[in-house]
Amino acid sequence: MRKRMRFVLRNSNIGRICPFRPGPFMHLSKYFLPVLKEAPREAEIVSHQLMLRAGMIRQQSAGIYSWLPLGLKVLRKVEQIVREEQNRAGAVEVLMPTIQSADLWRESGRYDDYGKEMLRITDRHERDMLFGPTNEEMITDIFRSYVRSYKDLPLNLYHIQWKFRDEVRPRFGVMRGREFLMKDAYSFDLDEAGARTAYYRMFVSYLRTFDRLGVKAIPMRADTGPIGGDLSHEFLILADTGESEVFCHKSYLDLQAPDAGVDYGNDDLIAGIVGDWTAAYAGTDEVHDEAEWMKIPADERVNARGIEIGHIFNFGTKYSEPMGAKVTGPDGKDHVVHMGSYGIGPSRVVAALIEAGHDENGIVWPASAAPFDVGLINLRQGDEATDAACADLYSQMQNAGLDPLYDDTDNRAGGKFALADLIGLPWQLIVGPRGLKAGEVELKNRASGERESLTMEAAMNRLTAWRSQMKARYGG
Ligand code: 5CA
Repeated sequence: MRKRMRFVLRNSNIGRICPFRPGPFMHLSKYFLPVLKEAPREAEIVSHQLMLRAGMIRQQSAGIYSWLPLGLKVLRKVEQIVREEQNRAGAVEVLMPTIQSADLWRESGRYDDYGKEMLRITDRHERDMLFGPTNEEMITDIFRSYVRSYKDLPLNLYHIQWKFRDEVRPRFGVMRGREFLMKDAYSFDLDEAGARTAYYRMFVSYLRTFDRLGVKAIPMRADTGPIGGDLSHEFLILADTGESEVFCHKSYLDLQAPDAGVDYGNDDLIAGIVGDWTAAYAGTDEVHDEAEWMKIPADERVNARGIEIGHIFNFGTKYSEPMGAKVTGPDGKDHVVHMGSYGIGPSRVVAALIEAGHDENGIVWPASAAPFDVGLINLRQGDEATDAACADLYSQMQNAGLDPLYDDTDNRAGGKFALADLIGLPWQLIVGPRGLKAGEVELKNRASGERESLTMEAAMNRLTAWRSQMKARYGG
């Protein structure tokens, strides 16, 4: 009984008692961060190696992963940014199940077409079920069950849910998994023009989403594959390990994403932004047009590899027609609705952020997706003054809305530095007895490698100013 009480006390959430402390303490000695000295040999690309080494994921079977605390924290941050930008663009969140009935897919005709990538399951009543690889059919069913009038349009519903595709060659860790997280949004409009506007809104929301995630994602004309339709863009990050070959004009590298205040209600403005982002040539190998490409001066061509992190489709009535999703129009007649679907893979994005941000010592997270803001490094655990200074800085950081990870382990300084570099937190705040005697701590910026000795107060000022800057720039 006594033991149990102690457990409860130690794990009690101080935030509940003290309003100035937002969360439970994140002390490394009590955290679960199973780092590996070396990456297992099967990890071919740097993001997979670093995710395994940093204890972010664990493979459970081919292409299927557990997300460990550090990985999960990043995944949730990515998910949240995606969610906020979907909401901002007017999409409404729902949650559909992972397991679907085959009957819906028979209605659209895709049950047979989808082939071996679909994981088919039979339940105890011998009913054909499947683990959803995407949700066009299910969302169309929801729509047709409730929406009857054009007055309820436009409508865009999205969810963030695990998908399963039995990929022939799952590889590169969560980059091409069999089970993966997807944000998939589905738009419903009265006519083609409305559907195009809905497509443009999602296009712009993707520009904002990836900008907030600190990566340059270039929209490129793309093939539509099993989703279908005639208008489609993939959003790709340029990286040597990308699975697609891409061709684009170099002007894309300098284009700026719209800011948070962009007015999604202004159709002309939104179409104008899409116009700017589609004016120059950009295409994946599947739709590449060599004649168009050759019109670009050689020194303005970018031929590289890319990672597809988002894909948007406009497919008109491909699902609504066979599934009978229609509304009464202003003319009193039935109209089959026009649809589009819009995907982002947050689990793949986590890996892609690492492909785009790492060095020889480990990960370099963009501020918005970093699992913690600051690694607080105690160089002499057990030394009274050092422990006290760390405790003080820790609570100051929490009060300032920063999310610190406190390395309070007995590990040697070298090991602590290597770990902090490996997991890639934007800042390291290094506290040791020698510095404290001189009234100083050291602040290291992970991205630039710059180290500076400062008073505790100055270090805190620097960190809180950084946080305000990030908040102003990206929101959140
Ligand atoms: N229904 C449409 C859009 S909602 C759809 O399924 N599109 S998709 O097939 O292009 O997938 C959308 C996004 O999911 C991709 O851009 C990618 O980011 C992610 N994704 C797709 N397959 C995988 C995979 N095997 N592993 C990890 N992420 C994936």
